[in-house]
Amino acid sequence: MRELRDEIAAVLERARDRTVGLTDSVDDADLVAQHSPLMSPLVWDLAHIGNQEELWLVRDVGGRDAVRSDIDELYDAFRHSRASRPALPLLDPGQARSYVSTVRDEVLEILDHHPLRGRRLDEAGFAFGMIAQHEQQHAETMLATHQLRSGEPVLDAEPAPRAATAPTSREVVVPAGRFEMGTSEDPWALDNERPAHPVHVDAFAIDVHPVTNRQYLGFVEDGGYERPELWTERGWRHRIDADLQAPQFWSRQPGGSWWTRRFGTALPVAPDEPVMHVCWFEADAFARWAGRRLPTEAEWEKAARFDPRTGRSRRHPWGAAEPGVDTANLGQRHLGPAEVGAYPAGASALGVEQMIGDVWEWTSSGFEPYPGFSAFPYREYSEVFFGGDYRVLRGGSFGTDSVACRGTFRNWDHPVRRQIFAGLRLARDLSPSERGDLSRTGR
Ligand code: AVJ
Ligand code: FE
Repeated sequence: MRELRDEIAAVLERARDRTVGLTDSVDDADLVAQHSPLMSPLVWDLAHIGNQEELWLVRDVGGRDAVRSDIDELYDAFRHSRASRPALPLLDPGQARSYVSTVRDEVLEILDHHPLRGRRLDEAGFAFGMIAQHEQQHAETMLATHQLRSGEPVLDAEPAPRAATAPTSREVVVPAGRFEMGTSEDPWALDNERPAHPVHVDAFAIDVHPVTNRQYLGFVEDGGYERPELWTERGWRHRIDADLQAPQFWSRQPGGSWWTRRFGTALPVAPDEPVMHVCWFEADAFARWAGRRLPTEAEWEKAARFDPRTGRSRRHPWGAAEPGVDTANLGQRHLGPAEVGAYPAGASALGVEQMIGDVWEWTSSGFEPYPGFSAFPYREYSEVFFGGDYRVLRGGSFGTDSVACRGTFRNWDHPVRRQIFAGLRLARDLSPSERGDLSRTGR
């Protein structure tokens, strides 16, 4: 099983390169500082990445002695809120760096002696893949911390691709019927994505592209933030309490134009890019203003994965192939979302584009287990969050690595959160006459 061993080593190394890039690009004072009460100091994420890797791979999978048994409590995300983490006696930047590399050296030895075969997830190397995904999830969180820090830009990347032709707003109709949601086969799928199960979805329409800044500006300029009737009751209370007036990081310039700030650089709001840094309450109010709604999680997944020709669900919208530079904006290859229309090769079988990458998309659904769910390997990854005050986000962002993203991947966050790289896509029910047309044509 040489190939799988090398694949696992490569995803672990890719994650570590990214972690190093995000933590070596700022000085020590910046690493230990708290850039927002919503975020941990970067040095906490760094050592937490190592601690999780030690707990799951060195101790559990490898059966080895602890590297540092004295720090588990400090890096237990359930013990300390993000806001309280800077006051803890954390490893300093030098200690944290040497800790994560000691852990990694042990893990690579353990990997060399792991069977990597057999049907059971623990035998097949799942825990290694899960740790690579965990590190990449924290890398995305650290990227959000970078967005919140002030000071000179320290990150660099190629500009995101432009659309070849001016995008038009279009929607596609997803026919009524059952599709297979979730997966029992995907080797890297986390417990909350399992098992595969049939779900009936009524016919609905969904936009080909995520909502753009241009569309969202229509809501802002039409007084969307001043009209309580567009918001849920709780959303309006939050709109007032948090004084929401526009997406986070936007500011209106004296001449009336809108600018934003991205990783320390000021730039005009790009009309054809997906809107980003809106919370669920804003996404929901925008959709109501537009006379539309957010898709449910099942609708989103059917639009992304269902292939009407085979009746089966694909791993990614475009098929089974790994994400590539022409199919999805992932992995911090660019420091922002691409214009809508920039990834025609990433379209789903139903013709829906940019579902993977660019921006996470809020759905109307709460975070719940699929029928037949079983926690693996720990209750703490997903199960303890079911039924809480969370909304599901789908599809990943420009800051999500491909190892931690696929058509079945489920993310969740509180409906007030907007420091994450999240936008939305619009859906709607079909009118009775549209439904009639569908049944007459037998689709
Ligand atoms: C799945 C993104 C909500 O960051 O809280 C990281 C992922 N779980 N460490 C989070 C996670 C444990 C999780 N999200
Ligand atoms: Fe974590």
